[in-house]
Amino acid sequence: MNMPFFSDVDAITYLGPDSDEALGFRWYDADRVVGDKTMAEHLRFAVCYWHSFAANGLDIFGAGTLDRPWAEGSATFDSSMSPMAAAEMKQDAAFEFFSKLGVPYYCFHDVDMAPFSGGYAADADALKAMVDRAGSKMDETGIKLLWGTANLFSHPRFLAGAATNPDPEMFARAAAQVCDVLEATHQLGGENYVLWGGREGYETLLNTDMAKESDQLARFMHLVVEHKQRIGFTGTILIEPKPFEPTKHQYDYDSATCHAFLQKYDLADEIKLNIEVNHATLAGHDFNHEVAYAAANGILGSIDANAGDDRLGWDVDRFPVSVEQMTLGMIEILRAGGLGTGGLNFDAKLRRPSIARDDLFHAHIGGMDTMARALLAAHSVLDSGELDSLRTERYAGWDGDLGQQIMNGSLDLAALRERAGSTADPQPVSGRQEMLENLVARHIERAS
Ligand code: XUL
Ligand code: CO
Repeated sequence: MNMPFFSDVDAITYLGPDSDEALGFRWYDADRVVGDKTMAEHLRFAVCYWHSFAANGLDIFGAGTLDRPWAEGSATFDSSMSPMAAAEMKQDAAFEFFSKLGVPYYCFHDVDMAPFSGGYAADADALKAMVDRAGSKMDETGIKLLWGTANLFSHPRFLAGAATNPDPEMFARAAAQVCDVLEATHQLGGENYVLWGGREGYETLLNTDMAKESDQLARFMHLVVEHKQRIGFTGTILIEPKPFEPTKHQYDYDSATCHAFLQKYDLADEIKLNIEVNHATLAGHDFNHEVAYAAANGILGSIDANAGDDRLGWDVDRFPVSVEQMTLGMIEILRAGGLGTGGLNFDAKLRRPSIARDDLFHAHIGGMDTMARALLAAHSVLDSGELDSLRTERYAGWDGDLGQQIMNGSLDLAALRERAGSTADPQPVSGRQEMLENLVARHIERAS
């Protein structure tokens, strides 16, 4: 590419909370140490290729609005370019963006990076060429790959699912695609590989054998784990809970459903979760619930950091703006000891009317500053020890004789009945919820 695509924007730097400069970080200060790590090491930000570069701004009511000359259907699509030239222009713009924003990572689907025409052999060749090119860009810029993934949901062939398709030919076709992208992710030094169950679900039980589909999905995951080991990929395999959309019933409903599935099929030691904030909301959970559940069961992997909308019940993929919501999530991430090979991927998109090129910077700056403030507040809450000491005190009885005897099995049901006859009735104590909410609010106000 001759001209930088984002030529009006310079590298984004940390300017501090007093700055009024819109194209600068007010809170995200990559090298600032928070506890035992720098902000960059805690947050491990990634930009996603799909919403930021592949999408054209189309919604179900209208045409693409965004200025993306390489993207068919965008407002400025240049149809004179070959599909490969368009993919190269997109890749140049993407790496220019990652570098100027100063994020360490990115994430991609195969179809985001390479022009796919639908024929397997041609698509695999196109992917290979674009992945090699991405490797050179990564060497040049130092940008790393958080995760790669195969798109097994957009092409009509996958209308009834990929691994859970009633036709094993579709399973086999999906497997070929995943085999390629897993190897591409390995080639690029990716730190994780994501399997989002795009259309792994169903619309109606009238034509669906749920037990069979569940076995097929598990078989698919075992194939991925086996291949990962065969090629020596040391990254983490992640699945991504989502309750519905695109199918009415998605099998990977939420963290708990995924955990039960992984346990049933002996995959819980091999696969972890990529938890998306907006998916938690759609499942009727809080984001921090999903993180805490995964952490408590040893399957917290990575985060897709976006947000839903209070009044919209679908996957709106907004950039995160609520410091409170993210602080509650960060508290659970810090309690879990961090994200390991995972990170915070902005699986978030611009609103359709946000058509200026620098809107993509404003969106990510806002998301990164929100997460950085959340990190500072969460660290401050935990560092003060107030929350943990109150929680420990709340459960103190379990360290005493009665708690230990219950848990070690030395008191059976009848023995507990006998004990009730000879002790005074226990008295409830306050849960202190409002006081604790104020405590968190105080840390959010003061963390700087
Ligand atoms: C869809 C979603 C995907 C996955 C990757 O809701 O979140 O973008 O993150 O396929
Ligand atoms: Co996602």
